[in-house]
Amino acid sequence: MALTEQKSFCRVCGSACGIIVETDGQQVVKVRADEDHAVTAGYTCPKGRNLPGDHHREDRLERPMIREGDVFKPGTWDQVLDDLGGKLRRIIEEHGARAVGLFTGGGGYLDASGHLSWQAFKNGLDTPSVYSDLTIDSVAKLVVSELMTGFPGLMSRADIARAKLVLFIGTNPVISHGHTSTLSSPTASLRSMRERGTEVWVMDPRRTETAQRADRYIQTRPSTDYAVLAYLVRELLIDGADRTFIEAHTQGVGKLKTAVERFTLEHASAVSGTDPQDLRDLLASVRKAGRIGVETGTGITMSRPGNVTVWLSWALMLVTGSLDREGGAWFSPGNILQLDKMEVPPAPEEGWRAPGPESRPEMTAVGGEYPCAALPDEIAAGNLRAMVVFGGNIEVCLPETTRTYEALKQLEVMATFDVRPTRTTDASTHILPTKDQLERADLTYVTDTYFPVVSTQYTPAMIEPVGDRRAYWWILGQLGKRMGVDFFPGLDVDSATDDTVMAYILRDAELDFDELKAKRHHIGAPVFGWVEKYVEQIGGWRLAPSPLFGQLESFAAQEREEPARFTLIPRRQRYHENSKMLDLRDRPYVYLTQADAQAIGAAEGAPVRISNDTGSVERIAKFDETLRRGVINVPHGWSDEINVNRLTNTREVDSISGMVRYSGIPVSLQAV
Ligand SMILES: Nc1nc2c(c(=O)[nH]1)N[C@H]1C(S)=C(S)[C@@H](COP(=O)(O)OP(=O)(O)OC[C@H]3O[C@@H](n4cnc5c(=O)[nH]c(N)nc54)[C@H](O)[C@@H]3O)O[C@H]1N2
Ligand SMILES: Nc1nc2c(c(=O)[nH]1)N[C@H]1C(S)=C(S)[C@@H](COP(=O)(O)OP(=O)(O)OC[C@H]3O[C@@H](n4cnc5c(=O)[nH]c(N)nc54)[C@H](O)[C@@H]3O)O[C@H]1N2
Ligand code: SF4
Ligand SMILES: [Mo]
Repeated sequence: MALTEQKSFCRVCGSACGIIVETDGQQVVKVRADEDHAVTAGYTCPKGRNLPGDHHREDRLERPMIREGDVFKPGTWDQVLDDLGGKLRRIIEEHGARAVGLFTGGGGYLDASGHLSWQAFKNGLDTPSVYSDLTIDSVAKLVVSELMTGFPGLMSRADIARAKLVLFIGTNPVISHGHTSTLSSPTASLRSMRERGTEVWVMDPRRTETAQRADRYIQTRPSTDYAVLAYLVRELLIDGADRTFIEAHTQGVGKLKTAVERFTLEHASAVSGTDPQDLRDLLASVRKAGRIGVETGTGITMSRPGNVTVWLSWALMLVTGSLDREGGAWFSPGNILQLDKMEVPPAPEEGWRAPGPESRPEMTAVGGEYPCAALPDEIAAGNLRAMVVFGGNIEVCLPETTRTYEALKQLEVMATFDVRPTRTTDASTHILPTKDQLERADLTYVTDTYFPVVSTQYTPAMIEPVGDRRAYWWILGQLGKRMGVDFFPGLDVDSATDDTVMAYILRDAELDFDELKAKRHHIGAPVFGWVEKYVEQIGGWRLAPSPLFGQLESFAAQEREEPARFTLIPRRQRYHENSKMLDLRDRPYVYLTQADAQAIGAAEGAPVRISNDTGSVERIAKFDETLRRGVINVPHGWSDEINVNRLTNTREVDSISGMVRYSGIPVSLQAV
C-alpha cells in the first residue's frame, strides 16, 4: 500500500503546529513537522509526533456505554442517547435546568465542534451551572481585562517581533509553548528575539528552560512577583513614564501611585526575596527600552496574587505607553471571534457581578461561569444532579481530589465525552466516545486569538473514525432531539457533515469557509490601537480599578510574614499535556533541591511524603537545582493517590473570581 501524506495541524496543545500526517490506509504511520507552515515553520514537539501512538493506543474508547452498577455496558447510540436524554429531561422537569451542569476541558475546547457543542448545550438549556478550565487556569486575565478596559477576555501578548524588552513572569514557553499567547518554535523564537536586540528577562522561582535562554533571570519567591512590578511602576511614575500616553489614554494615575507607594526597592526586594541590584538593573532596562512587552502565565494566574500581578503587568505596560502599541504588546481580535467588532456595554469599575452558586454565597459567576471550586458543594446541596463533561478529566484537574471525586460519584448522571478511559469516565454513568483529532475536520476556534500573528487554520479529517466514535455536534444534536431542545438552530443535524458545522461556526465571521478550506490557513499581521475603541467609552484605561486596589491593600499584612518552609508550585513538562500522554516519557516525581532533600533526610530515588491539611501524596524524589530553595514541584496530570490535587483545596479561592490556588501552597515534606 502506498503512503499518503496530508497537511494538518496539531491540537494536543493550543499552539496548533503545522504537521504532515503519513497514513497507510487507516493506519497512522508518522506525524512530522510541516516545514512550509507559515507560523510554526517546521517545529513540532514530542507530543505532536506521538499522535500516531496515541491514536492507536489499545485502551481507546470506541463504543457508547451505560454504567449498570459497576460495569459498563456497550450499547448503540440510540440506546445510550435515549437513556441519557430521558434522564436529563426528567432531572430538568423535577429540579430545573440548573440541576444539569456542564464542564469543558482540553478534550472539548481544542475541538472546534466540541467548543461549539459546549456553548450550544449551555445556551440550549439556559443553565447557570456552567464550569470549565477557566476557573482552574486563567480567569485572572479575564477579570483584569474586564476591570481595566470594561471588556472581558482581552489577552495581551508581547509584540515579540519589535519589543526591545520582553519580560516573562510565571510562564515557561520553552516547555508549554505559552499560556494564553503561544510562542511557536519557542527556542528559535527566543533566539531570533535576542538576535534582533530584544532583551529577554524571566522571573520565576525556578530557573526554567526559558530562563536558561534569557538575557537575565530573577529568582523570585513564589507569589511575590507583584512586589517587583509595583516597584517598577512606582519608580517609573517618578521618572521615566510615558506622560503623554498616560494623560491621553488612561485614568486613575493618582490612585495607581497610592497603590504602589509602599513598594520601595527595599520593600520589593525583601518581599520577593531577590537581590536589590537585579531589580535596579531591570528598572534601568525598562527605562532604556521605552516600550516593553510582559507575558504572564499560570505561575501567576494560579497564585494568590494572580489578579494583582496581571493588573500590575498591564499597569507597567500602560505607564510605559506599551499596551496596544507597536513595540509593546498587542491584542489579537481573532478572525472568528472578531473581538474588534463586538458591541458590548462596558463593565463598571467594580466589574460585572452575577449571582454565583447558591451553596457558596461568597462566590459570584465570572464570565458567565461558576467557579469549579464550588462543584462538590453544589452536588452536596442537591443543586447539581447531572453533569455533562465535554472532554475534561475532572478527577485529575479539579482541586481537592478526594472530596471532589466522592461528590462526582453522587451525581445521578455524569455523561463524559472522551477518547480513552480515565478515572473520570470510571465515575461516569454514560460514556460518549468522540472522534479524536485525526478523525475530524477542525478549526482553530477557542485559540483564535492565541497566536503570534492573527491566524486561523482549517484541517480536514486524516482518517475514518474508529468503532462508533462520532463528532461532538452529531452526539449533541441527536441528544437534543431526545430532550426536545434544538441545540444548533439553523443546522440540520441529520444531513450535516463536519464541514457544514465548520461553516456554521464561521457563519458570522468575515472569513469565508470555502476560501479557508481551500487555502487552509488565513494569516494577518499583528494589529495595534483597536482596543482604544473600548477604553475610550470608559474614559481611558483604568489604571487602578477598585477591586484590584483593594486586593493589593489586603496583601500588606502578609508581606511581613515569614514564608512557609516548603512551598509547592506548578510546572508543565515536555512529554505530557495535563493528563494526556503520561505514558510517553515523564514520570511522576517530586522535584526538589538536593539541599532541601538532605534537610529532610531524603535521598534521590527514595519516596517522599508531601502533605498539608487537605491531604497527602507520596512520590519519588528527583533532585532539581533549577528550583529555588524551599520550593518544590509535584507536577499535575497523574490521577488517584499521586494526584497533586489531593493537596489543593476548594476553600481558599480568589475573592473576586473564585479561582483555585494551584501555586504557592504551603506543604510539609517527610522522607518515607
Ligand atoms: N494542581 C494542578 N491542577 C491543575 C493544573 C495545574 O497546573 N496544577 N492545571 C490546570 C489547567 S491550566 C488546566 S487547563 C486543567 C486541564 O484539565 P483537563 O482539561 O481536564 O485536562 P486534559 O488532560 O488536557 O484533557 C482532558 C481530557 O480530554 C481527553 N481528550 C483528549 N483528546 C480528546 C478528543 O479529541 N476528544 C475528546 N472528547 N476528549 C479528548 C483526554 O483523554 C482527557 O481525559 O487542569 C488544571 N488543573
Ligand atoms: N508540555 C506541555 N505543554 C503545555 C501543557 C502541559 O501540560 N505540558 N499544558 C497547557 C496548558 S493547559 C496551559 S494552561 C499552559 C500553561 O503555560 P505556562 O503558564 O507557561 O505553564 P508552565 O510551563 O507550567 O509555566 C509556569 C511557570 O510558572 C512558574 N511559577 C509558579 N509559581 C510562580 C510564582 O509565584 N511566580 C512566578 N514568577 N512563577 C511561578 C513555574 O515555575 C513555571 O515555570 O501550558 C500548555 N502547554
Ligand atoms: S507544541 Fe507540540 S503539542 Fe503543541 S501543537 Fe505543537 S506539536 Fe502539538
Ligand atoms: Mo490550562
